[in-house]
Amino acid sequence: MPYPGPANRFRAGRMLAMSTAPTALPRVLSGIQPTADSFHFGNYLGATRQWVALQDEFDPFFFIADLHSITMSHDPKLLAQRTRVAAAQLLAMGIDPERSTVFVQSHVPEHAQLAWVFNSLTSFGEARRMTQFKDKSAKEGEGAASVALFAYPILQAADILLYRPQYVPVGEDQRQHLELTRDLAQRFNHRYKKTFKLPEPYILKETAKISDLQQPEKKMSKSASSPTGIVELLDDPKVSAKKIRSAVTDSDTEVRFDETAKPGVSNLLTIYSALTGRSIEDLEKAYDGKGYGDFKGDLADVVVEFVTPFRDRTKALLDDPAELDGILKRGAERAREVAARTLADVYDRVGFLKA
Ligand code: ATP
Ligand code: LTN
Repeated sequence: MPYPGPANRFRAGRMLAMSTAPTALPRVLSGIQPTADSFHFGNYLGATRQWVALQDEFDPFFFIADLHSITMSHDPKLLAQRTRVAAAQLLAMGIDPERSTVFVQSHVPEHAQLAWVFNSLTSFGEARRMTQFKDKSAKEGEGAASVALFAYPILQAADILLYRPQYVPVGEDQRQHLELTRDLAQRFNHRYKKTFKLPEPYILKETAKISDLQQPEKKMSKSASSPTGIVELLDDPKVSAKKIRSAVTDSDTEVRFDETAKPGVSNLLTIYSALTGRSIEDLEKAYDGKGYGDFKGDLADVVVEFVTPFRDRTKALLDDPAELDGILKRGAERAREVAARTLADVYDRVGFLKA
């Protein structure tokens, strides 16, 4: 079962669109960095699950942000492998390449080209205010951070605005970058000529910030979480189950949603509810009078049930790298058609002489 079947009306519309004019559906766009061997539950519940759902109503563009992933030190061999693994995971979770344009950022040179133009529109002070830059440069000191890390959100603005999307589905930590993107779009429109639509963040309140299992006041993160705080989708399901069973709770016994008083339990309730579709109230009632042991044990089973087929699908996709690369190549071709049109408008408006 590689992908859940698309709605027929959409498939027909899309096929028609591909053979004639571009589809008239509004676009969504998002990206994810290939910075780890697996996505984690924060990535999935905060962002990529929404990507899958939005395919039904939008013309989607989803990409692997490999240009972004070299802003911190990296291993070139691992990057190539992780880029494929990231693509395989997106397909395994239900991104359908017949409905969505799936591609690798570096295959579409217009991203870096538009970013250069946006660099010229962004002030130093504005870039320095980005909290992600502050967080990520804090470890080794600002002086050691790459210029690319500093310019990271400007490249992100270019990624987005090239495709003129209506929505950008991301987790809460990306909100500030989306605000910069809107500011740059407005600035360009004002300074030159109206060229860009202002995109809106698409952030689901319930799952916008999945917490670290051991430090529930922090977000679950590839770079900052300890191995026991993060649940990776491609991890051995037994290991993931153990992590859930050892998640930090509190000295109370009541399964109740209260982010301030009970951040650990609330985070587990959020994950449970998102994976099963059961409401938080329903779960609170179901575990009334039962201890945390039962609650965490059942959630561990839910997680295992989810990750086991997901891992199998991802592995099957990785067993055929030629097929995977073909999907990414077709995605990049379609992405370039859109991106090149936007870049041509931008170059013209900025005053670059036509080649
Ligand atoms: P890093 O720690 O290297 O910054 P990350 O784990 O935050 O990595 P990204 O690749 O930066 O992951 O994020 C991909 C997508 O997942 C983004 O849309 C981001 O907002 C979302 N996301 C990441 N972590 C979480 C989380 N804990 N809760 C909700 N959404 C998240
Ligand atoms: N910064 C994002 C990844 C990213 C992105 C984008 C997300 C790069 N370009 C464009 C949405 C739209 C992150 O997840 N850390």
